[in-house]
Amino acid sequence: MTAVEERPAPGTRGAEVGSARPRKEDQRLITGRTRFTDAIALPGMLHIAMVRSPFAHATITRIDTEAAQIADGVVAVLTGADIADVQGSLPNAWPIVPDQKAPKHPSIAVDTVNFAGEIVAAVVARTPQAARDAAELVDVDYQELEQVLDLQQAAADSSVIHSDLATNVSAHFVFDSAEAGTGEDARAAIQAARGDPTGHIVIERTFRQNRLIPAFMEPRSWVCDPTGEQLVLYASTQIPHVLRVMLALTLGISESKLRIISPDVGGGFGGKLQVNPEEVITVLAGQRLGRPVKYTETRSESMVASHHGRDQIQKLTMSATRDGTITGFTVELLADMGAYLALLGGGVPALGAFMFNAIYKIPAYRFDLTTVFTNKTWTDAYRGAGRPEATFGIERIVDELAAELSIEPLELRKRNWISTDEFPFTTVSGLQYDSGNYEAATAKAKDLFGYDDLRAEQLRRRESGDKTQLGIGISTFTEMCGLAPSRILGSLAFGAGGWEHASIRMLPTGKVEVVTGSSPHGQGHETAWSQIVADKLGVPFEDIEVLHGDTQIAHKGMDTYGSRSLVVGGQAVLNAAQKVIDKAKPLAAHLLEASSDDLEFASGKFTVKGTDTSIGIADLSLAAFAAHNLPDGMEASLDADATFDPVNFSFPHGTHLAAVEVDTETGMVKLRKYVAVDDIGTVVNPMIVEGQVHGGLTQGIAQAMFEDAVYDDHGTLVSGSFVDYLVPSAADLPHYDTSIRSTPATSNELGAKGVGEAGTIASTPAIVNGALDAVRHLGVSDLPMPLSPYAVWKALQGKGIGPTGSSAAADRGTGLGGNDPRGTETSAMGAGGVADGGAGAGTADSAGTADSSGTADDAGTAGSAGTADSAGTAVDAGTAVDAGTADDAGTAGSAGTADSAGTADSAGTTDQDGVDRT
Ligand code: MCN
Repeated sequence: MTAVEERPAPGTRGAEVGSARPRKEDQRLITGRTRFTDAIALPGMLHIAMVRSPFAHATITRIDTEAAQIADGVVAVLTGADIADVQGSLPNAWPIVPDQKAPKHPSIAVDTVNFAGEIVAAVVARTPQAARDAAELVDVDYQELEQVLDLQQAAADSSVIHSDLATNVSAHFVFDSAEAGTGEDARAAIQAARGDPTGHIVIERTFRQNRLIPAFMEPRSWVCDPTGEQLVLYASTQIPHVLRVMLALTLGISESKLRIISPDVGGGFGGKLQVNPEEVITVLAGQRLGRPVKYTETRSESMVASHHGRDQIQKLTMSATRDGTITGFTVELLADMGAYLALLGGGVPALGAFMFNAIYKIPAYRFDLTTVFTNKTWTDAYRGAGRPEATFGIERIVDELAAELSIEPLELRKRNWISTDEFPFTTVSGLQYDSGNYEAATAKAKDLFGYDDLRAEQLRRRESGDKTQLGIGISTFTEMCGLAPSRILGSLAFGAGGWEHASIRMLPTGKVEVVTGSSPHGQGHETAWSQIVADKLGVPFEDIEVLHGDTQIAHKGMDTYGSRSLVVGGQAVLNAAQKVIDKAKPLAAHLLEASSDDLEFASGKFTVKGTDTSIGIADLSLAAFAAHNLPDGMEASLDADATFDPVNFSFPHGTHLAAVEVDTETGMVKLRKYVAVDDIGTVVNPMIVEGQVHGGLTQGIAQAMFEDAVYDDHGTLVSGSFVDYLVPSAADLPHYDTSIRSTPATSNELGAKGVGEAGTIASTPAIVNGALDAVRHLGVSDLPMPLSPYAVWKALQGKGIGPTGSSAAADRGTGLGGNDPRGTETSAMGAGGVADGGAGAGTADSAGTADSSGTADDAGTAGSAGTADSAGTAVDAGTAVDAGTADDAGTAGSAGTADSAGTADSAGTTDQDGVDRT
């Protein structure tokens, strides 16, 4: 099925959906005329500094707070013991199996600390400086305990972290297509294939998903304002509504006494989809002291204490016939939860159960997940949440299968994927994919990429033994987003529904207020929702205001994550607008002295069919407000509410191709060209979409090439600053060629599919597949993420390729490439150790710019300290973060260029207007 949307030309009335409107919110964001949480200053406001454990696992034997309590400006010092009876336990909302184990999770540790960075005390003082100085005076004695850091060691339970649980295993979750009745027995299929080596092949691969840190541009921040009866919490969060419920439940505060305001938020990427110790502490401090209290984390704190993402070991086994038809697939996952079970916790890797089969017709499938605790920062959703991990696994092993069978990798995919005429298609994991066209997306991508020419160049380089080899990386992905049908969430024991709410308020002057339960933090909902309403109600785009992020204004909502906002929240807005029209119709009939049946609504007015007698929606709003002449029984309002619960997920898909060069002497990996063709159904705003794709790509590429949260043997995060945690900048990335196709979704009236995570989900395997494709002929069969020059050089050296001691890690001036935070390995490289420092400093500069978003980073960010500190004031924060937020990209350094909806052109070319051009 191929859809070519018919719509009026952009700029004409009724053509808002589909036009590349610059974002409304950018005016305030890029000029700094907005308010981030850290910029909020209330009279008499106090400030919190946290005391955090330097140990990954230890018993707290003594805490002496006396010196801190009498320090200048200090108002209170809180320890775990002080709030033990009120702090409750931070929630997990997703018991993926009935006997899932979750340890008690105090906001301030009471007896034991379980990861380095865990809070052991909080100091409240009159200024941030006084709080920080006094925090240094809190004297804590620890008795170190054995750390459990390795996933396999954790699963073996040789040492148990939470003694009351008696195991490190939190849950064991299995999906088996034979048991579910959605397919055959995968283990039997693989067994049968093993017994027929002439007709079949069985391959086994183990992949490691590196641990990532969301690294949003605005560090987390909260202000609690106890205003008499109510507690108002300003929070840099993506989930004000969920947070309100969860805080009420955790702290036993009446929900009606809690108002959460999420002002402009400088990025979240899943990292602000959490109920955090810091917000519980801020609320308790505000409540206890009866004064406004603020806590803003430093960048260094953010790195260790905001939840991390990914971190899995994936053992995959695939069987296929010798012509490349997949017959069976088993997935064994070991996923690191870190020290505690986060809000979604094991639910994140469990989403993989439905995604590992991806776009392929796999007859027999089994997914077996074990989630374990370790003495590391807790993990949870990070852009894509479970789906990038699954996409990586399947796209890597499909490439491996192609290599083993010597079948062209796109051809092998085609032999297995769902063809266009097979939609709707029920997959082996039980989902029903409504629409898609993998053939068309792939053909378009090949064309844009110049696939055949690049294959020819690859061959030439191989034959000539060029020191720089070229690889072509492929990822033909799909994902499930638009979370989610409440019914399905219920069947998965998720703690909430997946609906979204919207209200439309028709003001007397004809202006319109749209209240949405979605909570944008860079996605441009104010613009997109205005476009939807402008078309539906026929009112000018400029006359529409979109309100969000305040539980007192938008009293119902499920917030923003899982690329759900357009397909669920946008549809709720559309439904509310329809209700406004339905309510206005009897009034129009009454005023026009016509029958409702004779009226038609178009372009913002009701017209008596076949005449030019009409009345506009603005006049009807005024008439409803005045209420002088309403039909009998009509209420004096055209306002309407709607709650939309989708019947299905949305399934965007696409084909991404990467040209990757590998320097076989130094291990340096260079991304030369990247093409992304995404099918996301109807596009509301192509410019926003382009920004989302660019930002998403950047984060996925970052996982493949740069970012890695590395712990030492004692559980200390050694990549805890932007010197070592390598967030790429625009200079590290190529021009992106993106193209959008539109095969409409059937699960919402708009026909839209989500896009917020697509780039991240698709891009990581494309890069690794590309790097491997460059060196596979040299005998290299796997490369670990991130593809640091050292890691690649080591793999090449293992095959006797390249002169000894020439990794790019030793090559000064290679920018990000030279940095490898795994100190011992790197220093073994001799000169590499020196180069690391140099490269790190270079990186830190760009990170420093991001850091300037707001929170003067403290120590630990060596190279960047100067830059970061200089921008640490609240006002600067606003301005600096703006740049990043407007730029929807995302992660600190990369945001600025890659993701800006407004400046996307500078970062790439998009053959895109929301219409299929193939
Ligand atoms: N859109 C569109 N047409 C489509 C699909 C989407 O015009 N067919 C537009 C929407 O109207 C919306 C934007 O694209 O303005 C993203 O829509 P959607 O895919 O519904 O995603 P959400 O709005 O629900 O955003 C969540 C998603 C996720 S899960 C992460 S993580 C993420 C992301 O968005 N975090 C971000 N993008 C981010 N962008 C920024 N700047 N900052 C983050 O933290």
